Amino acid sequence: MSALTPGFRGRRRAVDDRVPPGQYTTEDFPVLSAGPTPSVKTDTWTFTVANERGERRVWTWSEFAALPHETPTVDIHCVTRWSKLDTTWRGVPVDVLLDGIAADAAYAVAHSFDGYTTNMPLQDLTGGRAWVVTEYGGEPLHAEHGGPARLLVPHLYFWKSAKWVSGITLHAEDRPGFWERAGYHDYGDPWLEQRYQAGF
Ligand SMILES: Nc1nc2c(c(=O)[nH]1)N[C@H]1C(S)=C(S)[C@@H](COP(=O)(O)O)O[C@H]1N2
Ligand SMILES: [Mo]
Repeated sequence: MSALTPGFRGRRRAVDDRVPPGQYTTEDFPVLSAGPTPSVKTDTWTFTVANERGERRVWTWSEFAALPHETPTVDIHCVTRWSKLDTTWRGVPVDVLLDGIAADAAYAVAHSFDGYTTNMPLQDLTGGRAWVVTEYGGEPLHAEHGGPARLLVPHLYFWKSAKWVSGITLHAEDRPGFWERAGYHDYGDPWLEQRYQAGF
């Protein structure tokens, strides 16, 4: 083989390089919820960001819709071993939601209307790596996949992408969420196979 052509360096990696260890790819979109799908109505929906000092920002559905949106295409990886490549979404970068509130805390918790929570370092929600999405595949997000809005943090296992998300709270200390308290890994990097905590 000839040497790599410099001009090809920007191409997408081969599919195999995009599937983390222990994962297989699927064309389906499995539904995984700890409980029943809650009915979340957009006319009463709000999204709240609150920091550890008690400062908060709240958006209604129409206010949220007026925020700058992006349309990320990303690969997602579920701890139950399916990965789905090139999923397309539309939503607001978390960076935009943190704009205007003091966000120097080290940790974040995402909260959902079904009572679900999941934690991560705040840094993992910033830098254009996380969104609150309201569309999947060019259509409004279906309720079973978290509609009207879910968190999308594709670089971590998919349990971090809270469905029916209602807000994000910032904390000085790490506060394990629903699955993390039940033995899932605190961080959940699919490339390091951080599936479960030692002992589970
Ligand atoms: N609110 C809420 N979000 C949730 C869950 C849940 O039970 N409740 N399950 C998590 C888990 S374990 C996974 S794998 C993904 C599944 O998302 P999907 O059903 O759209 O595939 O959602 C995550 N977000
Ligand atoms: Mo999961």
